[in-house]
Amino acid sequence: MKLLVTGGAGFIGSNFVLSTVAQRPEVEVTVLDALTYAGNRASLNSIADRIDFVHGDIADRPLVDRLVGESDLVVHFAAESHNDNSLNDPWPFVHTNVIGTTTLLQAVRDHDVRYHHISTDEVYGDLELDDPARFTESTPYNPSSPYSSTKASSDLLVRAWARSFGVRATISNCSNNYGPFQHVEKFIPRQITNLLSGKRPKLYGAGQNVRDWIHVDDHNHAVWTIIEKGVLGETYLIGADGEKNNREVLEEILKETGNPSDAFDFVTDRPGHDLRYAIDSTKLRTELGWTPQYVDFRSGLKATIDWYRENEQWWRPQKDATESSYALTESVVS
Ligand code: NAD
Ligand code: TDX
Repeated sequence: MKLLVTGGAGFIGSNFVLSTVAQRPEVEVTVLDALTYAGNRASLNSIADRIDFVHGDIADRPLVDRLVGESDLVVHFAAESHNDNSLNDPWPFVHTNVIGTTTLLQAVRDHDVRYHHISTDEVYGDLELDDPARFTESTPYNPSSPYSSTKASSDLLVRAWARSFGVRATISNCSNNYGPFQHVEKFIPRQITNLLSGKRPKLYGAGQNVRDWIHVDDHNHAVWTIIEKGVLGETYLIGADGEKNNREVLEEILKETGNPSDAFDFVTDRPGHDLRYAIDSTKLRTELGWTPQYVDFRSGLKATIDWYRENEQWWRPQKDATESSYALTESVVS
C-alpha cells in the first residue's frame, strides 16, 4: 500500500510515520512537508532510508496532483497548528488549512484516493468548567480563533467533497496531544524546556483552563483504527478522558523536575482563550473498538520530560527564537 502523509515532519505526523514504519512494513510511506518553522526533518532521521521525503507545499497543485495520483491513501496532518501564532498572523492559516486542504481534496477526488482528515476538538469552541457536557460528533461547530476556524473550514470542505463528489473520506477530531517531537512553542514542551534552560514556566491567565490530554501514540493508533474500520463520510472524536487544568499540568512538571510548586510566572492571557475542551469518544470506542493505552497521564508526562532531557539537540535550535517571539506580546502579571 502506498501512503502519502502530509505534515509528516511535524509533531503528530512524525510520530505517525515512525510508528507506521515500525509496525506496518507492507506500507510504503511518502511524506510531503513544507518544513515550515514547525517541521523538523530530524524527527524522521531514524527511518530516513525507509521513506520518501518530498519537500513541498500542500497548496502546490501540480505537485499534489502527482503525489496523490501515485498513492492509495492520503493521511492529512499538515497544518498551521498554533493558536497564538494565528492571533498574530492569520494568513498562513488560511493558506495551509483552507487552500492546502482544498488542493488535496481536488486531487483525491480526481484520482479517487481514500483520504483521512486530521482535525481538532477546537472546532467545537469551548465548555464551561462546571458543565457536565463533553463534545460529541453532533456538537455544533463554534470555533474561537483563526486557527480553529480554519480547521473548522477544512472539516466542512471535506464533508462537502464527500457528499457532492463521493470522495472516500473520514474525519477525526482529537483533543490536546503530548509526547516526543512536539515543538517548544506548545504548552507542555515550552514549560519543560524552560525549566531545562533555567527559565521560569509561563501560565496564561489564572491557569484554570482545562485541556483533555491524550498521548500522541494513542491518537495515531486511533487514526489507523478509523482508516481500517471507519465508515466513509463519518466523523470520529478521539479522546482519552484526560481532563486537567493547566496549573495542575504545570505543577506535575515542576514536581517531576524537582522544582517548587510556585516556581512559575502568571503572564497575560491569550485573547479569546477557550476555557475547557472535553471529548466524549464513545462512538470510536463502541463502534470501532478503540481504547487508549496511556491511561496514566503522570507516567506519560514523565516519559515526555525524559525525552526532552535526552534530546536537547532536537529542541535547542528552536528555543531562543520561540521565546523571543513570545516576549513580544507576553508580560508577567505576577
Ligand atoms: P505541527 O505544527 O507540529 O506540524 C505541522 C507540520 O505541517 C509541520 O511539519 C509543517 O512543516 C507542515 N506544514 C505546514 N504547512 C504546510 C504546507 N503548506 N504544506 C506542507 N506542509 C506543511 O502540528 P501538529 O501538532 O503535529 O498537528 C498535526 C495535525 O493535527 C494538525 O492538522 C492539527 O490541527 C491536528 N491536531 C493537533 C493537536 C495537537 O494537540 N497538537 C490536537 C488535535 C489535532
Ligand atoms: O506558555 C503557555 N502557557 C499557557 O498557559 C502556552 C504556550 C499555553 N498555555 C495554555 C493555553 C492553553 O490553555 O496551555 C493550554 C495549551 O496551550 P497550547 O499548547 O497552545 O494548545 P491549545 O491552544 O490548547 O491547542 C492545542 O490543542 C489542540 C494544539 O496546539 C492544537 O493544534 C490542537 O488543535
